[in-house]
Amino acid sequence: MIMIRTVPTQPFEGQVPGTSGLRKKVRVFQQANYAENFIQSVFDAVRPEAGATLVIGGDGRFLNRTVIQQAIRIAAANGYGRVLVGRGGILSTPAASHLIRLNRASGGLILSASHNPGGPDEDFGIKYNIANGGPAPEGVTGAIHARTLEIDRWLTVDTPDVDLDTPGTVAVAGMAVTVVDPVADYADLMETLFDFAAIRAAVAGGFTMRFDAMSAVTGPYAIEILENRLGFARGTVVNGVPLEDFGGHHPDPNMIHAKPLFDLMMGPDAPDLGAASDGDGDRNLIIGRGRFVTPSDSLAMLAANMHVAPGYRAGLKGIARSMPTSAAADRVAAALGIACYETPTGWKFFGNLLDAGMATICGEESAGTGSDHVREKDGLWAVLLWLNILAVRGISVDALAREHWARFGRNYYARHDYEGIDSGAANTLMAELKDKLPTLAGASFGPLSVQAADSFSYTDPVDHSVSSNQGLRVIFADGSRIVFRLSGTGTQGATLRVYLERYEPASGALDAETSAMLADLIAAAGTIAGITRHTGRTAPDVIT
Ligand code: G16
Repeated sequence: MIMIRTVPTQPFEGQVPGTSGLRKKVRVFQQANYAENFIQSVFDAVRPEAGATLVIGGDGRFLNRTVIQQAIRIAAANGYGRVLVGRGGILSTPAASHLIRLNRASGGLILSASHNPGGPDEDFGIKYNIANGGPAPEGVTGAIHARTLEIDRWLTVDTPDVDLDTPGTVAVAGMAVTVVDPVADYADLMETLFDFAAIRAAVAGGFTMRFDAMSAVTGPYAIEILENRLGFARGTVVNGVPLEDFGGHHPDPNMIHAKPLFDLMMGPDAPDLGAASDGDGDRNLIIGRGRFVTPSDSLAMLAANMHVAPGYRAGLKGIARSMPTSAAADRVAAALGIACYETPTGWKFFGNLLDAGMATICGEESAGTGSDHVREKDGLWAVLLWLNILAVRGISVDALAREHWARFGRNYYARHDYEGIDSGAANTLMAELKDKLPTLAGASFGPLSVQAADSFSYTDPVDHSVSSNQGLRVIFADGSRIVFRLSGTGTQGATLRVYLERYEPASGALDAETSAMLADLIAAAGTIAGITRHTGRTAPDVIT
């Protein structure tokens, strides 16, 4: 007889899943009942069938193991029949997505705050993914949030902790808990998609790379795939051991937080390819020798070349990108004669397009790229696709980028982030700007003249759901564009993101400095939104 214990509780304010799950400071999650309330609210909202399978894993950050043990007990008390958990509590986000699909699980709990720092004073997060392996859509996250506002009890069983470090199956109050190798199934999937033999041959021929795992979850995956299976030299993967505090760094693969890699790639000793991934393994950074590739360009360049990889030989069904991502991919889609979809920020918006077979590759300016192989963006997948293309074509990153721009033109692009600003000031800035949008058409800012301005709204072509208020757009007569959005992943104050884009045709300046090419747009953005007036800031904290 299994004893289910009911623990009385009260709702917490603000358990609102953001762009990607509930993210808060560790201290907030450490309050009695906080994580338990949210997990129970997930189960109350999704109502798993008796005996259903649940995947659980995280990026190894501080609190990961504690919350996993509680999640296992709550799952047992809520009627799940089987839990699959990564050894050591580790599962990268794309590997979790794959496990959900592979095992026909009803869903999964992914414990991560992604690129946000970890440790006792830093960030933690819980995200629920649905049976297709992707992040829960807004209908589900809305139901979860609604439940958090009413919850008055959570269910558990009184069982000891599961040994997360020993593979195998144990019973927890009648529910089977299997500790699985977090890497093997994912690595096998990659072998089905990419030409490992071609990459191995390039490596044997002297192709070199450095992969910075940023002391986050991808270390074990990268060592297995890059060093063990593809033959890159030992030490190719740096910072390859997942640490609870990511070594005190932001595990965010960009030019700021992956600066040692960036400096290496711009210096005389650069290997052929530099790459990095983030806290939970879904983002990627690609740098060639002396050539940084923006995530928006990476999406376009991969889309234009990915048919050389075995998994994509049949060609692409469509391309999807988030609205603030540059339009570089649109030009590739047009050349291929396929559709390009523009969605709101957040990988969850790609799920329906992928499930319906309308898109094969998706990408976001926030360093995310992925395909229909899982339902999350996938950092190592993007690195392997780049490797596959470079190996088969025998071309450098720089040469491939130049070739691409010479054919399609170049979308100069940057994102300026103003971090940790007062939430009230940020909301006022956005509200004032939104009110001003209808008056902007025809106005001039330096040499730029506004053609249109609006608040982006998306109607999902599959289920016809509407998501409004997804960012404010100012589009200029020459096709340049500024987008303003507030981040949905931060845990402190607000972060204003300003996305800047200028298209230069193939006949134009293809190798100019991005900051110089965007200078007029940067000035216009400051004036249009009154950034300094509202925030007191005169410069962004991070430029990517
Ligand atoms: C998450 C989502 C991404 C999204 C990003 C944007 O990334 O999974 O799809 O592009 O947030 O974040 P923000 O709202 O801060 O601009 P991740 O890697 O944090 O899971």
